[in-house]
Amino acid sequence: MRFKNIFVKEILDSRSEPTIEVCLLSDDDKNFCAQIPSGKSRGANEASVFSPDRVKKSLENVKQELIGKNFNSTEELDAFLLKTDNTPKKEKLGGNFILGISIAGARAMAAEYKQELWQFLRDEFFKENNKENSPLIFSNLINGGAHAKNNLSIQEYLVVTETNTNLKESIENLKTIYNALGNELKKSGQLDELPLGDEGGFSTNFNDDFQPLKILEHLIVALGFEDKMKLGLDVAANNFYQQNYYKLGGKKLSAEDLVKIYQEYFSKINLLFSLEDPFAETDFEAFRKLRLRMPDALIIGDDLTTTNPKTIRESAEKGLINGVIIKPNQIGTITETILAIKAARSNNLKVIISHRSGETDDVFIIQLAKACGADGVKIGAPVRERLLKFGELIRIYQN
Ligand code: 2PG
Ligand code: MG
Repeated sequence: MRFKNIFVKEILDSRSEPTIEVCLLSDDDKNFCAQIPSGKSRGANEASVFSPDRVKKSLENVKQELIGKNFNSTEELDAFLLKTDNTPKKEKLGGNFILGISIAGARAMAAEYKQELWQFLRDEFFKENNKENSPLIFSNLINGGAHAKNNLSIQEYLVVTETNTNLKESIENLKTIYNALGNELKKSGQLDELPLGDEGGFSTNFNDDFQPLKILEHLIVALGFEDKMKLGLDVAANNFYQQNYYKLGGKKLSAEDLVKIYQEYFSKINLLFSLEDPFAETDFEAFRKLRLRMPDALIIGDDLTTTNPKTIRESAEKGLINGVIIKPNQIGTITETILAIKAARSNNLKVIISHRSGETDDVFIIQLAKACGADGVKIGAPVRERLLKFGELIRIYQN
């Protein structure tokens, strides 16, 4: 596969902030593009993000070598990109730019083989995978923390669908819960309109960080969905960690206090089953303690692990987590993202492929989920720009 040209365009993400679209023009004059999302609540070790203007300057550093060069696989293209950048956080070319080339290039190669991208990636990286279950959907219906202007410290209240339900039906059920929740919040707050957070979930004020869980469980039970749905939290605790204490709901808490709060949440909310980033990314001791006290809960790393194969392996070996979030733009190439998935698998971690809070129209993460047979996808509320990911799930899994 050879490319004749490469372009970078500035586009706006779902927060109306500038991001990039990267396009590669193949030798036979076809254009293959990738749009890159952006995170707001980010781990310290994520790959760098360059502004569109800076990416346009980087373009000059890669263009000459890239054009005309032959690539036979995603791995070859990514190896070329890694060699050209050669910095730990992709600070020469920009992590977002490198990922754009990696995805656009994989799309071009898949098209050459007349394959869907997921099939192409599965053939290259996951020959052994024959898992055809549709993934659990982690859908963020109430937004707080860095993604909302309300009084919640916890960032995401997620409704999680069960795998044994048909995918289309699961999505219908999610929409039913979302609408019922909207009506309930309007009624109790005597509001005509509800504010929405970055990922499309509701972002009104609540009595405390526990109340949204109570409301969601009550609704799920009232609608008879208790066998079809569970609940999860992305605490994103980095955002309320201050040196050696946590500031949750106006209170100063030690890690031990927070462990007790999570135990209480789990004892009071039957449907609660997962916690993402329950502590700051440096607080390994607290993660370990929580895993020991709550061995059955799904404890997921995100800012802790930043899709880095080495960090994922180490976090699993230290007993900090039993699930992991995979976000391609935290690491910067498809190959490294897949090495992260493989590191998770070989350490028995559940794999959840995730969107970012600033999203684009690109549905690459759903293709990746199908390629690797992910356990879950995290894709926001079933509204607005997030619907494109739901639509792609139906298109590639339902038939
Ligand atoms: C997270 C993500 C996505 P952001 O913390 O898991 O929900 O948020 O993209 O802002 O990092
Ligand atoms: Mg997270």
